[in-house]
Amino acid sequence: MPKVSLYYFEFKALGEGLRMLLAYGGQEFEDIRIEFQKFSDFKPETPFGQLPMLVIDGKKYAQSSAIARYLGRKYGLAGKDIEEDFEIDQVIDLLTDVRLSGLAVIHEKDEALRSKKFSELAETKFPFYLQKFDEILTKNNGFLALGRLTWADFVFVGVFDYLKMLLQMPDLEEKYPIFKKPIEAVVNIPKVKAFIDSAPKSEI
Ligand SMILES: N[C@@H](CCC(=O)N[C@@H](CS)C(=O)NCC(=O)O)C(=O)O
Repeated sequence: MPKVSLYYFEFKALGEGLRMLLAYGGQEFEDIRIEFQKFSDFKPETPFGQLPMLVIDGKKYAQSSAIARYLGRKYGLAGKDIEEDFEIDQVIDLLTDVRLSGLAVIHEKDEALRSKKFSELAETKFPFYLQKFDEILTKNNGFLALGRLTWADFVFVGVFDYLKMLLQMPDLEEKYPIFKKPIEAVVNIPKVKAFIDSAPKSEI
């Protein structure tokens, strides 16, 4: 078996979907969680100065979506043709759009401006995106794409609590109950559940 290590921080966000995919694939891996404050020392060791990073027998893989796509293909969670793969990719890109729009506000240093920008997004972009996800999940029997479990569900579930924090919506799944479907589907897979039960806990 190859030696596999997944490097990320002490939270779920962009790393958890990858950890859960590795667990789903029955792949033993070192789950390395770096303290965010100590990352500058490790930064030069990564391909693009960021985490997550997957290392397989010494070869480094970066970019969370690319890694998730790779693991998804490896473990039978991708599309059966390029059109199906496209359907997965487009919903992942949409998820990235939501995440980055929330992140852009958090990084605004001026507090009054941050609050103004957040209110604008909370009235316009956020509800638009969330409604789209509601429609997508409804159309796909509670999954993100193709009406069945794919690697997109793992990414969505992994980033979900982080998204709730960014959008300042702690009751997100109560407002959009169908969001619970992919969560239930992923976290109850026995190998994934065993991983979650034994892994360090994190709010986001
Ligand atoms: N596009 C990258 C973004 C990765 C990213 O933003 N990583 C953040 C943590 S979530 C990071 O490494 N921050 C530390 C830094 O940039 O110094 C991906 O999807 O992997």
